[in-house]
Amino acid sequence: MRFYVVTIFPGLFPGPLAEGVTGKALAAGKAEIVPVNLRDFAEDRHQTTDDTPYGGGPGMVMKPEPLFRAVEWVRETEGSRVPVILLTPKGEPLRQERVREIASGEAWILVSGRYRGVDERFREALVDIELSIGDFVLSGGEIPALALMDAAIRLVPGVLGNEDSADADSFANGLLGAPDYTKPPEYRGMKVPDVLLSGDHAKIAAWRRDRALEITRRRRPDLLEK
Ligand code: 9WO
Repeated sequence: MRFYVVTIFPGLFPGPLAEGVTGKALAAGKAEIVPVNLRDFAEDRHQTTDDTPYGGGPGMVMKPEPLFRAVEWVRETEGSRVPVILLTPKGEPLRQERVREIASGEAWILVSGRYRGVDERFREALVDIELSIGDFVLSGGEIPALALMDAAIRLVPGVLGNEDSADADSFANGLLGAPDYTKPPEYRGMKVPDVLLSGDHAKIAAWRRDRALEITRRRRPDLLEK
């Protein structure tokens, strides 16, 4: 799985993904992150990537020409129609189902905007999927791109060991996860539920399912409807 990340801040990548399980996957070549410096695709002496918005208003807009040229360069390099994902608060809320689809793909182009966002003509002509990682505004799409790649890379076969298998994730079964405990069995008067110490695996599975249903109903009833 290869991610091309179109950004004016290529130095932010791989950033935190160089650590832990994602770092191992990158080092082993199971996943690859290729930062694409948008400035390299600018056409003027000052390598300009933004300009003032038509119609006025605060902030700048990312110019279409460098964005088109960057995506076209990736597609020529790959020799295929690599899909383009734009990270934007206006996008479809990212869910685990979509992460699984991305993890099963060969190559993706992630576009991380800055300023007010990208020229609408780039979005219309070249963007396949617009994704949001939550209802908040950041200073750019780079951190959402890192979050998306982290979620996808850990699903690549062989990246997670058996100890932290993706099958056990919150959302693997569409529910929030049950609470977890480790040793000691009693700490400052707080006890681990007896059932978890019982060794009865069927009973433990039933208890975990009940707790998962309970927390999901309390905190995220919308997940139960899906
Ligand atoms: C900036 C701005 C400045 C002046 C007036 C209006 C403005 N709107 C914005 C704005 O929305 N900037 C975004 C910054 C444009 C797209 C890239 N940026 C971004 C992506 N912020 N937050 C995200 C994001 C992406 C995915 N999921 C959550 C947040």
